[in-house]
Amino acid sequence: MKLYFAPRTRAVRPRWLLEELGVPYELVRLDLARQENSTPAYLAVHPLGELPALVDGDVTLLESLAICLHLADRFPEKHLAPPLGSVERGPYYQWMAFAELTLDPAVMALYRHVQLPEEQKDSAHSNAELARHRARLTPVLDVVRAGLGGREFLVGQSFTAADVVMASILHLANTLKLLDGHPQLVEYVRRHTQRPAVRKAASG
Ligand SMILES: N[C@@H](CCC(=O)N[C@@H](CS)C(=O)NCC(=O)O)C(=O)O
Repeated sequence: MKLYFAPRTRAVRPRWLLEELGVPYELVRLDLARQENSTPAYLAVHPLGELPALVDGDVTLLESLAICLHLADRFPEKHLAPPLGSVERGPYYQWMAFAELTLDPAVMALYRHVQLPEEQKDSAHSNAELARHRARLTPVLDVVRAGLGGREFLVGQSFTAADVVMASILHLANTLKLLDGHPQLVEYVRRHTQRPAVRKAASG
């Protein structure tokens, strides 16, 4: 398997999962600053020039969530996904989708605000947008906190690929100081980002 990767992108998620799985893979690092994702060679892999992409045999997969779902299923003996058809498979799908489709856009809206030039941030319009995005994020974070219910893992009694996806997004939220007032989520991020696989996945 070959993973197209750059640090501090969504490609960290499947790389983290590959490290957790402990399976061999080839890492192809692309330098976004040098626009290595816009070369004809990479556009032939991912027509939008985005990361990640995974080549698994004859199949090329796009979308970090799909890649994580695929990898966890590909190695069932590693137990990073509840078995197909098990009761826990439902919450597993739910948290994967919630992380990617509900939490991620709410965090990214605020991330984009942080990236704005200072003069644009100060406008009344921008401040109203910021307040709106923050108000949207709070109940979303409450859903995750309630779902964890003080447990260590999102699904069942063990670490799954859903924790990889959720903790990755919450980690970004934490670095943006968006988890203030959510100590359980800060603790969830701290615990899971201490895993040895994370350190390998986040390295350049
Ligand atoms: N929904 C896609 C989003 C991929 C995406 O936007 N990747 C960003 C990095 S996080 C990227 O490659 N940006 C480079 C660019 O667009 O030039 C996924 O989850 O894989």
